[in-house]
Amino acid sequence: MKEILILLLIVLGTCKFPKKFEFGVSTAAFQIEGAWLADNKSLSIWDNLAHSGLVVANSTDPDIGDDSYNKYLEDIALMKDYGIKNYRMSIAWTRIVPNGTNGSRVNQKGIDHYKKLFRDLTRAGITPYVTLYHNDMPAYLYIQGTGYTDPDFIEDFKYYADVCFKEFGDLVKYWFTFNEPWVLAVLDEYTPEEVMTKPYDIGHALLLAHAHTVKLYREKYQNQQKGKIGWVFNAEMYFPKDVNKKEDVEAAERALMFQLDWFCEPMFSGDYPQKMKEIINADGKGRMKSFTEAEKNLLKGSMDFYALNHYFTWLAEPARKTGAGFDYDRNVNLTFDSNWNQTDMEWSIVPEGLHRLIMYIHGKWLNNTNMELFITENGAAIKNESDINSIKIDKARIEYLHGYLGAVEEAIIKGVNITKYFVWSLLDNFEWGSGFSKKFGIVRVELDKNAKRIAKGSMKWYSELIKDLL
Ligand code: GBH
Repeated sequence: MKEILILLLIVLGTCKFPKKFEFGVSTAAFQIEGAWLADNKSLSIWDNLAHSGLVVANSTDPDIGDDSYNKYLEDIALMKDYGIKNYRMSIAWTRIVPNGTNGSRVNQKGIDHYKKLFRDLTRAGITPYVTLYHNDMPAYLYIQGTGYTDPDFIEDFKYYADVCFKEFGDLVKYWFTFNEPWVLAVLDEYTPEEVMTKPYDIGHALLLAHAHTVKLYREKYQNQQKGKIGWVFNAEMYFPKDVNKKEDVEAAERALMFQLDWFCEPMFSGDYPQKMKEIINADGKGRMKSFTEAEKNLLKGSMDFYALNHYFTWLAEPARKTGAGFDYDRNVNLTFDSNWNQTDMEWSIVPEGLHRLIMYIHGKWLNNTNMELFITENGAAIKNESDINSIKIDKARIEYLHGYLGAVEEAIIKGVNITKYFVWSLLDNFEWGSGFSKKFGIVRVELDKNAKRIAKGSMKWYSELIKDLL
């Protein structure tokens, strides 16, 4: 208790967030909903992966999981009690258009569910921020086609997005097309042949699917609904391993270009970063596709805000040029400074990294525009939470959030237009390949039939921080 009070005093004493700054929490459908077969939902690629027994230790855990599909009123009540007024969540495509394809059956039960959810959030004074796609593609699209790179993918995705805009757009004013295109493109198991082009082909397909969906929203809905649309980038920060070595400085720049600029530059200039194209196409195989003039115009300006997920920082130096494809092209070796503390994900805790990343984004793209920057995910998995007393204090998570919020605050003081910050995550949830073993929640969830929610110390701390600003 005393520790929380001390941390609280530090925050309150130094708080420089503008009065209209918005604090929120983030989740994603597959990670919290459970109800894997309810109300005509189809299976997603993650239902299949989880059940394969190859990826997750306890295969059936996400079937029920946090059960937010049934317990969403409890989630809303928790947010309301603790004064959290902004909720980022995702819709499960599998509940809205079960087989995923353009023109196929729309599932009224799924629509009814999210309508209730958005109405109840709004009644509780909580603003929804909605991601259309957070990793959970209808499995049918993977079985019948090739997923993101399928020639029909853009139309399939637009069809689903159109249903969401039409049905939910009166209550939803913030839309994100895809969460973390870099993760979707890069973090998969590729054969040596696939890794030469597949990450770039998926990136290309996602960029176009994003831009076409934004066009649809703007042409058909934005004037009446008056919402905003964008997507969510993810980036670690990269410090040169040795700041005095030119090659390390360049490796750090290259790493960020191969993660952030890849997807972000086309939003501003209509094309990939010049250097990235040169590196990938140096072998004369044309592995990185080019955009037509019409596509460039479509991409350029296709977001109303800049949304970023960030967790940690790497040290970068050139790799010894082994491997092939993406890793070979990027050519960086990534390590941590032995002085850096780590979370339970073994991710480094370096608030300065977020600060520098924000300043990079500001300097490169946002300076001289009035585009808002949102931090849509930031948070930490903390070890040893089996002890119920430790979660009441929750010191390590509070320290992480305090440090990273400080980095945001400093950027605001320097004039960056950051307007929203979302903690990942409201709830302990299904952490993909790690199952439920990694705990990111500011609320604990007991993994029994009741999926009981218990606020952690960080939830109380966050609540005080928000209250102080009102
Ligand atoms: C987020 O992504 C997800 O949006 C969310 O669903 C998830 O639960 C949350 O993070 C916590 O993990 O070592 O080269 O593989 C995280 C973004 C991108 C961070 C990849 C870690 C590792 C790069 N992640 N990154 S690598």
